[in-house]
Amino acid sequence: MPGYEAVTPTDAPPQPAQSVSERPLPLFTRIDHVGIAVDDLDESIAWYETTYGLTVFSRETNEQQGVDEAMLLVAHTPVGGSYVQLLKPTREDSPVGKFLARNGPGVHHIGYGVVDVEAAMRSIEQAGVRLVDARPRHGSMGASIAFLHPKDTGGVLTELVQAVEGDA
Ligand code: CMX
Ligand code: CO
Repeated sequence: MPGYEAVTPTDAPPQPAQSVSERPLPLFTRIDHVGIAVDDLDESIAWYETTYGLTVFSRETNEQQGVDEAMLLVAHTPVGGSYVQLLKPTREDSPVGKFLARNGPGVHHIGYGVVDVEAAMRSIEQAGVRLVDARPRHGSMGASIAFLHPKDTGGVLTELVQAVEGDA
């Protein structure tokens, strides 16, 4: 006997829960990426390639976010790609720089795919969650992104990702 209770899947689409304000839910289409803070980007990429067989899909520097980063493809899904995002800070006083100094390498944030980042931001703000970004910013591979404050999301830094047309 398994020590858990299985939830029986059904063919019916998930029924969106509606709050009193009738916000359309669910907001997320997929896990777009898991962001991981690393000390050495080249070494970490090599480790993910040799250990898991993942490959680098894109590599860029985002000065606004203060990161050198690599996106490693896990899978293409019908609603867009799913990645591991390796992040090395370009400066110590950046979000990832501060995180690394405090915690060392490890999971930094989760990025969820959304269809419309501005609509998702407004909806989540309405639920009482503080937004780190008042407006969407540029993220990996041309995406529009916005962060939610980890103090309002159970300690999980959360990123909303609207991928460019064709990858959403
Ligand atoms: N996950 C969970 N909690 C976090 C966190 C993280 N990644 N980063 C910071 N915190 C917590 C800290 O532990 C701290 O908690 P306590 O007050 O209990 O000690 C609190 O948040 C404040 O931490 P801080 O180091 O003083 O950081 P700031 O307040 O200056 O900034 C935040 C926090 C979330 C506003 C900042 O990290 C931010 O703007 N993040 C979004 C941008 C980002 O992370 N960019 C890099 C990734 C880019 C990409 O994915 O494309
Ligand atoms: Co990210």
